[in-house]
Amino acid sequence: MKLFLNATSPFARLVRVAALEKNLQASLELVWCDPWANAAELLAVHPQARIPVLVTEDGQAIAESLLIAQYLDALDAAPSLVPASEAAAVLAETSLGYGLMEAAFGTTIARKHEGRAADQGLMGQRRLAAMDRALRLLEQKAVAWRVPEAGQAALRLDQITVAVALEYVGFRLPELLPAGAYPGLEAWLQAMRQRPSLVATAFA
Ligand SMILES: N[C@@H](CCC(=O)N[C@@H](CS)C(=O)NCC(=O)O)C(=O)O
Repeated sequence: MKLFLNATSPFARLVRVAALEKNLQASLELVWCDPWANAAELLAVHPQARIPVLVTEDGQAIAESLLIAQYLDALDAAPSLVPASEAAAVLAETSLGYGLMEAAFGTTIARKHEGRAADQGLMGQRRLAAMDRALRLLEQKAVAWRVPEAGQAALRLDQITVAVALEYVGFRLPELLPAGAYPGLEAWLQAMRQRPSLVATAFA
């Protein structure tokens, strides 16, 4: 399988972490590319020209990080990224992390092209408010989160998505995560950062 990606995309990192947690890295060829330059090799496989895209062994090109994660999860039953017994809770928390990731990415790109004025528009304000609400809700939830033990079979999709989203906010919008503002999330993320799949995929 081929995974089209770059080193700063939170969506691509989500997929890479999922693949590592599923022990699929040996079957994954990483194709580094620049979607913003309409990389020819990326356009050749998917018209969206966005990363990540996974091209499967039988030549199907799947875009959208969560769809790719779903595909990888289905390749091997165990370990499961979305254990059936807790699917609703896992997907609900995945959606919180994914929303944070999308809003953070949207803010980053809007600032890159329009400067800080982008934050003042309707969409900019909505993104900032959504991130604030998401961080406060995640902070409440983090009180109950257990840090995965080193031997834990695999991270779940919610753990992967929330951790990558927080890492991305810290990477691109660090002012949204001032030290001490979200102590529960901070402690959880600090422990999650030790996970080899997160170490191996750090933003560069
Ligand atoms: N919803 C998509 C988002 C993918 C996305 O926005 N990728 C960015 C890089 S982080 C991209 O390729 N942007 C190029 C563009 O929008 O033209 C997913 O979950 O995979």
